[in-house]
Amino acid sequence: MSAVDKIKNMVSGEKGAKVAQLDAVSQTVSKNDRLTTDFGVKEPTADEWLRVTSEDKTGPMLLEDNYARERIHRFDHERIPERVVHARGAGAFGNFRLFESAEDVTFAPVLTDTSRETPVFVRFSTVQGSRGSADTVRDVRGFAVKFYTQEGNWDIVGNNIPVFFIQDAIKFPDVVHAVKPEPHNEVPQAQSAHNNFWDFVYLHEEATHMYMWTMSDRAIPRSYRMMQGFGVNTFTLINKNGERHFVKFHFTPELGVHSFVWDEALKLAGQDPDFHRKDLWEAIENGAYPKWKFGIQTIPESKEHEFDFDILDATKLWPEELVPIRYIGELELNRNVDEYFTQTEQVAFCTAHMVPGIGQSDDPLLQGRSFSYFDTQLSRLGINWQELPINKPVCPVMNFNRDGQGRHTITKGTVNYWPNRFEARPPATQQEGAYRDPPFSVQGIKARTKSAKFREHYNQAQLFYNSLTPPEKSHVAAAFAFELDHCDDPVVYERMSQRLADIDLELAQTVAEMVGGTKPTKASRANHGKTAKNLSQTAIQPEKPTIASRRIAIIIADGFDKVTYDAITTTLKASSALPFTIAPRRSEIYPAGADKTPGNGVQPDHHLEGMRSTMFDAVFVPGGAQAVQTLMKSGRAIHWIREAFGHLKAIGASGEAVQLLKHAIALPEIQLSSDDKAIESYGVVTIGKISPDSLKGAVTIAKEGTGFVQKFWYQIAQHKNFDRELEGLNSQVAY
Ligand code: HDD
Repeated sequence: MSAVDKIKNMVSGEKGAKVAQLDAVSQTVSKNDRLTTDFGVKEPTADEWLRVTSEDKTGPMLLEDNYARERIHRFDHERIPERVVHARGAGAFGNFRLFESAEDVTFAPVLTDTSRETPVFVRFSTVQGSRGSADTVRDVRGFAVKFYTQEGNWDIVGNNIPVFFIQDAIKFPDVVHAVKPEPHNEVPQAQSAHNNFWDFVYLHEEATHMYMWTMSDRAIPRSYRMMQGFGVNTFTLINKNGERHFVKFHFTPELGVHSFVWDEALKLAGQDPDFHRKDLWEAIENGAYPKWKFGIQTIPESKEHEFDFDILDATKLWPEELVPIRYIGELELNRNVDEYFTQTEQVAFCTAHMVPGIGQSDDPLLQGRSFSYFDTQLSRLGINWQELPINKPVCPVMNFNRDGQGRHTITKGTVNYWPNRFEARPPATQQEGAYRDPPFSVQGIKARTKSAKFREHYNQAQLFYNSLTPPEKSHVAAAFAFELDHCDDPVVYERMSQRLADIDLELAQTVAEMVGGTKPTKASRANHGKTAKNLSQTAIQPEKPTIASRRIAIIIADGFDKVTYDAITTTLKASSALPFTIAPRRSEIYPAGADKTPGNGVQPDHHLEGMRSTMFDAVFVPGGAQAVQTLMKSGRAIHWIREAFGHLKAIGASGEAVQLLKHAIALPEIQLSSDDKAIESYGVVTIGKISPDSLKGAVTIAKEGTGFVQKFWYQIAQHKNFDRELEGLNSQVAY
């Protein structure tokens, strides 16, 4: 039974029916099938075009071959236009559960009925690159959620960054043109590191807050499963008394927020461009279902103007000190797609898709978006895009919209208009659940302008930067230095270096020096020094440290210590981590003392050349004198350790392998164990003499753990050892 079938079997009753409905036209390929044409006739051949031929001569092909022609025609039209932004993505199915009703602010059953499970489809994406670009580039990540509610589809089309580059939808084509490859040579692909982007955002000051986020670690997430999702725009909620609240939507990952370091992300873009796609797929197949807490920040309509920023401005976030997040639900992804094209590629989101109880606000970015999404689906999918199985609501769709290219629904009856003499399909009343636009007064002068608060662009850019930890701040400086180094027009890097003095003088000076700009001598705007909680991603961590779903490379060679290898592998699996055995070759590797008869050894998952340390979260090397001797002589093995060290990953070694670490990371600051006491030093955990018993049993992951496993697991859970970076240790090791 496939994993998908298992999950389908797990879902029961109503929920199962809904999942089945989403799959309405799915087909399974079986060996009993026979190839047919699209019009259903069994094909005469899959291999040869009809031609004129004789025994010694292959003659011309005949255009009369309908079967061959149909294949080529179908193939020629396989591609649809890729999304103009967010072209590269990965999606999965799941459920949304509510654990607390928000009935005080909304009457939408999806946010009030705690007995419901709402099926969802989520698509994650990068923004800048084409469909075939790499996953790990520096970019915003899309986080689009389609809730198939019983009242119709509700889409939250969000990002992993809570603010946006522009305040008004009219600027969207400019920001996208500026960040996409330059028009003359279509370079660079999927990166903002070029003249046009930095030229635009310098001149377009409202982008300031957002590019501080994109230069931070948020833009290089370790996994789609380890990033936050934000609805970004301000929406409204309406309760049954007709009262309106402004609302921002939040998804906070159970696994915490984690990122790559830049060198790792850069290398992975070439070494494994599908890293994020595979990571999501693998986690779901392994039953490590990603989960996010769902939260709302709400502001009553009467308090709209009580803030020093405009709450309808998408370049501003609502600091949690001022508007706490109320967590009321949970999103879980638990089923991979069956087919990428019909599901992940054809899914189409739209910010105008809202259910009764949830509404728009006058956020000037949101209103323009709601036009744009429907519009873009017309060129991507055609007017009947909402009939495609992945986009179809699970509740009935009954209206008099008709025809158009690719129409599937066959509607019986003689009328296609309202009102009609049969009184068929009248609009619902509010009691019957009709969408409600609550009446509220609108006053003003018709003009192309926004409220005065929209003109302030630096307070929150400073707030974000001030809230980062020292390593995070140094990553921001390094990111600017990288990006502006790729700008060869002095106007661009010079001006941007000066602009950073509007945010933080030290940052501006560091970057100017690195990129060859003039070092500013004084801040062009005083830094207010304020901070806010949960802007540093280091604050968004799991309640209990976990290593679940982390990929751990265990490096072995002939003569390795099998007892330790077995114990560590088993204990990692018991902690829901994913151990991978890596060795100089993929054919069997024999442990110390074993005779080299096939079956006596271990079959590695990969060899050292086939994978790179970048693809794993931590590395462990068990002892074994002969194995360690072999690894010591392997430049690739040494590089694995050095690279993992440079990328701030947890590294563990036991027995003779401690010597390998000494050789690879020859730094006096790193303390290594030579006896049976486990030592942790800058995220490197070693034990000289190991008793296999000390490796067994359930592991509680806590900072104060004393045994080897406890210490190593805690370091893996931390994801990165930033002390290495603070002390400059990683830069002393070539990686
Ligand atoms: Fe957008 C796609 C998120 C502003 C126009 N956007 C798209 C996707 C995400 C976002 C996640 C991918 C959806 C998918 O997976 O299919 N967009 C945002 C956020 C924004 C934002 C969080 C700011 C708050 N977008 C925005 C504006 C416009 C658009 C201002 C136009 C005026 N976005 C589009 C689009 C796309 C899109 C061109 C491309 C493909 C699609 O819609 O379906 O219409």
